[in-house]
Amino acid sequence: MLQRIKWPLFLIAGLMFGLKTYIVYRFVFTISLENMMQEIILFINPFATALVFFSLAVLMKPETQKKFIKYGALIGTLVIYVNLAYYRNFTDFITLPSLFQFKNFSDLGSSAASLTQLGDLLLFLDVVILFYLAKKTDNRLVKTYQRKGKLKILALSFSLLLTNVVLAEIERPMLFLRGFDREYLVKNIGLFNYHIYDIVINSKTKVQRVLADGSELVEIEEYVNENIEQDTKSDMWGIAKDKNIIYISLESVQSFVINETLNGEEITPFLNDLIEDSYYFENFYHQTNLGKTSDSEFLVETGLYPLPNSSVFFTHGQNEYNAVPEIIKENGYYSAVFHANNKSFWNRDVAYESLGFDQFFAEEYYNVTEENSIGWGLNDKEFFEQSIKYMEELPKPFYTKFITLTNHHPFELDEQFASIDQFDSNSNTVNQYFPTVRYTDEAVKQFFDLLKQSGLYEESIIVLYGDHYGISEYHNEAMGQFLGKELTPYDSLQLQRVPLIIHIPGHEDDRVIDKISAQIDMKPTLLNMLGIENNNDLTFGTDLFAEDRKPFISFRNGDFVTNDYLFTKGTCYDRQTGEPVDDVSDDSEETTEESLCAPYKQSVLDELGHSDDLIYGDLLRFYDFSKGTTKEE
Ligand code: GP9
Ligand code: MN
Repeated sequence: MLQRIKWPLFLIAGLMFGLKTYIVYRFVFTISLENMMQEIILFINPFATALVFFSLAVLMKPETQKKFIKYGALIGTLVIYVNLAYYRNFTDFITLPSLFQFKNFSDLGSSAASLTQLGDLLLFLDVVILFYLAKKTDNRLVKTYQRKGKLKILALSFSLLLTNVVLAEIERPMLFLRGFDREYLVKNIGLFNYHIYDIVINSKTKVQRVLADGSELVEIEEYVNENIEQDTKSDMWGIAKDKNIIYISLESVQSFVINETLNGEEITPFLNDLIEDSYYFENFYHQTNLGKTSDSEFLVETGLYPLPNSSVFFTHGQNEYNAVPEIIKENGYYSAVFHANNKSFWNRDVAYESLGFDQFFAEEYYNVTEENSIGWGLNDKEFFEQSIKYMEELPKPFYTKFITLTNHHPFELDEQFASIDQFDSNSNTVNQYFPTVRYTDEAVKQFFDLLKQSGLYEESIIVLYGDHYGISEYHNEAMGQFLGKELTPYDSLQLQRVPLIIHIPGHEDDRVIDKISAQIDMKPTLLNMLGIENNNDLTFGTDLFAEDRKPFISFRNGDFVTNDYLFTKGTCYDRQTGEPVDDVSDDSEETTEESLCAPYKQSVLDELGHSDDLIYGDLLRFYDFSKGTTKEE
């Protein structure tokens, strides 16, 4: 039968290889598909990629075509096969750096037998057929193509791939900038394009790293010494010494819901009560960028800014950092993160290791079913409930972080789980936000009860913070309706405030603090509360309880807030009134805007630039934190 085939060899190869890859994606890797669009992309991608690759053969002479197609299919299949073996062991896809981690591959080697399944041989079926066809059909299936023919074939196959990329970008906007998750990448652009993407990103990072030699540190050190106060001690110094630390990252919770009602119902009754008995920072801003939750984690653990054009966990997750888990390990702390999502989301599994976390309780530690899931995965109530048993077993004192998930865009919550009404506006996102925020509030309340029951509560300090906004500026009209005013850029920046609540059981002197503060300050604040000296750090935050603090909060795009002013979208606002600072009176040449906001502009840009330089060059590897100097060669 094979003898009768007349189609060009590159087309046969492309179709067979495409079909095979589709079957592997769909039925062998456990890739989750959430909607029809994802199904379509997953179907188009293998064929598009295979056809683009094999159609390159038309540029070659017939004999070379055969070799290219045969060996191309063989190598491609080996790539799939190695990924499959790796996936069976790690439920993840290979990354360039992981190829150089021999630990991973020796693990693989030792379990090679169990990883190889008889069915795997079927993977090579099309390769065998191609070898056969190339040999037995003489040159019937290959020919020399004319210029026009070549162009037509290549244009067709590339446009198929372009369709794939466009659909992927629609399904996951900014996929290429943000990376998100290896599973997302594979399901949207396929395994092979993912490998190319990974190689490009990692090579760029490697080059920047190789070119850096540590001499850049001098200027950064100078900046930090001059501008970031590190060694004064507030009256909170050592208050958390040897206590367990429990961080709760509140997904998408913004400050505007705190102490606020909807149709007469409190939105966050538990958090409102908790604030009465805690330190509450009401002017605390998130500073995240493309990496969303992971950016907030990066800020909190390292005291550095996330990157301007990528998710730093994804592109620089393997750098050396002097992160909180590493520092407190030296003081006897054990660190763990709890988050019931795919462990490779935001490259967390890799980044956490660099940050020095001892344990990551990701999705595989939880019993996740359709019934106990909402939106993105395990609901927050179940999440805390299932976490407590792991928590009780942790060595003490511990430093833990719980990342909630239910209040995630698009804030979908079945009515049976909703305790308060939706808002009523033309934006579903805004409308649905309130019941999901309330759900998380209830989950946190239950968590506190569990902590009390287990006896962990009294010996712990609990820090709750919002990771980033949940409602983007796109919904300003509906937000304006809720807040009862038309929103200006000033209001949009003020909406970037997220709650920060520091709860110290048994501690009396609790209050609402209105000074400007941000996620970058959390590292020095915690270390000071723990009574850990960290005076030589190269970070940009200052202790929130210290009197002498840097006079501005920077955002990733160069906007900033000072005690008196707020600068956004090129306009300087009075922070108290929200009014733009007017151009001055007639007799002065200078505008007040220039005289009032301008002095901070350069400092903000300098600070962001220094932080970026530290990350791009992986400069902290050259720094000796015990001495506060560059390491000797
Ligand atoms: C995913 C969770 C949510 O694991 O952290 O991510 P986000 O989109 O908020 O960054
Ligand atoms: Mn988040």
